[in-house]
Amino acid sequence: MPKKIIQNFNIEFLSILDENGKADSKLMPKLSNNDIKLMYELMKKTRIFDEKALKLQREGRLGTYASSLGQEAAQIGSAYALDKEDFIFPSFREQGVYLLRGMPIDQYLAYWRGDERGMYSTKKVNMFTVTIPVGTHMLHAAGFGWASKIKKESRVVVTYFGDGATSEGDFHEAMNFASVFEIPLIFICQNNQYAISVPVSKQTKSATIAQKAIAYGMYGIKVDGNDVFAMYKSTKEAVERAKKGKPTLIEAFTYRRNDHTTSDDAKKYRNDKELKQWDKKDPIERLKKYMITKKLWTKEYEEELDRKFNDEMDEAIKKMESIEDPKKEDILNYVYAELDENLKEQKEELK
Ligand SMILES: Cc1ncc(C[n+]2csc(CCOP(=O)(O)OP(=O)(O)O)c2C)c(N)n1
Repeated sequence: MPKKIIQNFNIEFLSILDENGKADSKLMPKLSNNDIKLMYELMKKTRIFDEKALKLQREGRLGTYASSLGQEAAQIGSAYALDKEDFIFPSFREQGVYLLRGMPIDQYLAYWRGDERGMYSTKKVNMFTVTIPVGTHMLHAAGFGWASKIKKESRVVVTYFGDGATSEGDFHEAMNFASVFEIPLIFICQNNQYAISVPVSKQTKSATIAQKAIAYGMYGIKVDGNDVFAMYKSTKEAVERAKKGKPTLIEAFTYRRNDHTTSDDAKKYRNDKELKQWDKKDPIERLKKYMITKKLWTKEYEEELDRKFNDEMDEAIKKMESIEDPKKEDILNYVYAELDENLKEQKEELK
């Protein structure tokens, strides 16, 4: 007897704004000119933040830092579709999301300088702290979203993570949990095609990351992650789904144009040709081209933004560097209720 097909599935790919800045009018989401300019400005601000942070690290004024170069549309387009009350669990590369939410820049920089107090302000912007352990925060997001649902809050929860994180058990547990318990959660995988030196082809045999949603009975979509309109639209739709208790997995297909972190050298494992191809797909340039055709961009506007964001950064850096250093003995505080003799001795030494 021939075998019967009992399940079929398709994975959609959403792209609205092409590399020449031309938008598909049939797919274009509803956005005012003001919204479009704001998105552009936030992407620029993220880029300027990133450039400054890298320089600070090179000068020994920040610790190890993870660049967001090339991923601005994936971050700004998606976060722009959320309400202030929605809660976000980021990984470690989401500068754009923190900036959009209004996280104080000096505080965010302080964190990257190694001062955990910099993360205290995240509560005010309805975000969780930067999470360095790969993938653990997806479960926190599922738990938070479930609690939020039980408390009958109307907020949606969003978690950002990389392609490498999809190989962690945490990803699969969080996906299953979210689907089974009908949690208002959106999973945003920034598939930047590398987990340090491991290319996505070695990470998974799935043709897309998006299709992993199917196994958990949820909707998954692959989106052009360098297209801010596509990211906005797919997230907006995911918010509506989440509110009905249906989580979504969005695969934002993008590229990490910088080293993994300032402790890495990507030249050792990828070639210039590939990098150049992705330079051409720059998300900011793409939106700029669109804005030029709509007469929303001028040279003076661009210069004004550069000036404004550079000044804002310089001001924040000054503020960050004037923060009093944390007490050395704090390393040993708050971990154990009582310190054993060994740790007590170490604490005295630190003092
Ligand atoms: C649990 C855990 N394992 C390993 C590491 C070391 N590590 C840091 S980032 C990273 C790769 C993450 O890749 P991906 O999830 O694709 O995110 P991306 O860095 O590309 O944004 C690894 C293996 C870690 N921080 N945590």
